Amino acid sequence: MVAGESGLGKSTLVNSLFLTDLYKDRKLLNAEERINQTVEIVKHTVDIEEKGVKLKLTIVDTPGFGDAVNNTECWKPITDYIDQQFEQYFRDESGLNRKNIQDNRVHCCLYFISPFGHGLRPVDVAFMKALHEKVNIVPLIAKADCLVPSEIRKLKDRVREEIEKFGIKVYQFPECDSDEDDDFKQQDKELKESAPFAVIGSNTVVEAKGQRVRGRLYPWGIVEVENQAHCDFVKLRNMLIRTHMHDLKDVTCDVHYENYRAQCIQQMTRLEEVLNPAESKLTQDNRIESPIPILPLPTPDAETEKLIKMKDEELRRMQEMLQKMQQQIQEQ
Ligand SMILES: Nc1nc2c(ncn2[C@@H]2O[C@H](COP(=O)(O)OP(=O)(O)OP(=O)(O)O)[C@@H](O)[C@H]2O)c(=O)[nH]1
Ligand SMILES: [Mg+2]
Repeated sequence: MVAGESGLGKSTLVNSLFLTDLYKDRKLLNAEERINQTVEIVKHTVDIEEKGVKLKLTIVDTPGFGDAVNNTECWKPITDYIDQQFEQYFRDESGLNRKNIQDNRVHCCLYFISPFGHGLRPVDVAFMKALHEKVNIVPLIAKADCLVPSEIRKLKDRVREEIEKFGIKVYQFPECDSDEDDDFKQQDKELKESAPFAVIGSNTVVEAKGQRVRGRLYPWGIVEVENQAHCDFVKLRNMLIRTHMHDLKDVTCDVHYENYRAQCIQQMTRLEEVLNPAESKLTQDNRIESPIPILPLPTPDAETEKLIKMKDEELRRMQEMLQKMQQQIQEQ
């Protein structure tokens, strides 16, 4: 998933990253294919092949924030989307066809940081904090061609410091195995040192030193997306689809999804106890501890008729799910 301020090149970068065959015949783009401002969350699925292994990759492009006068809770559609994917997975997992679940959980969120500021802005801090318990955040410095190398270094240092200072939990690259070869260790070290990656995106193929490359043509020269001296694009792509794909999925599954699941089960247990205090089958001992506090149920008096109806419906759904899960636990 990509997220961040509007106009920082999110849609352009996902095109540069994965839709590599769009420009195979160097045809001119028609109006539809040209990137416009993203106005809703759009899911693209692409087939990629990595070392002979075919992968189906889903890219979620999101509309950037920034145009609204008030950006409060501009992350809400994104956190809702991530939660919906967890909810769907949770339902599927407790359903009958558990072996063939399609995993649409968001395994990574590339968060774009403006190259024009002096570090993170309050909205970046709030946005990442709203997301960091739900998804692996990989921060990126957008439009790196706007900065000279010393400015990039300075901005990276600043962003790293601020991530630490504000307690933002971004994706942590795992320790490199000690039995890996020296080349791999060196690459891993360089990868960690380059974070947050400075990236450049482009939808055009230009001619540089007699070769067709994806790049940006300026009156004073060409900036090449895949040139490691120009930006960290190649490092980012390798990290995403070669070296760290499995780890991103594992962390999503073991940390982010487990948090969500524990929260759900605890809420359902509470509901079960409230609805059926005498018959509640789950005892104190097998309750799952959640680090997230559960809010007390709203008192019906304070709610409108409509709200009560909606809550009843939600309770019914949750009870059904709980029953299914209990049945499965008994069967196992
Ligand atoms: N200089 C520079 N311009 C870029 C880069 N990437 C994209 N752009 C340009 O920035 C503009 C906005 O790019 P988009 O990819 O639409 O930005 P976005 O983040 O998807 O914007 P929203 O959909 O509004 O959130 C376009 O004119 C792009 O050509 C980059 O790396 N460097
Ligand atoms: Mg866009």
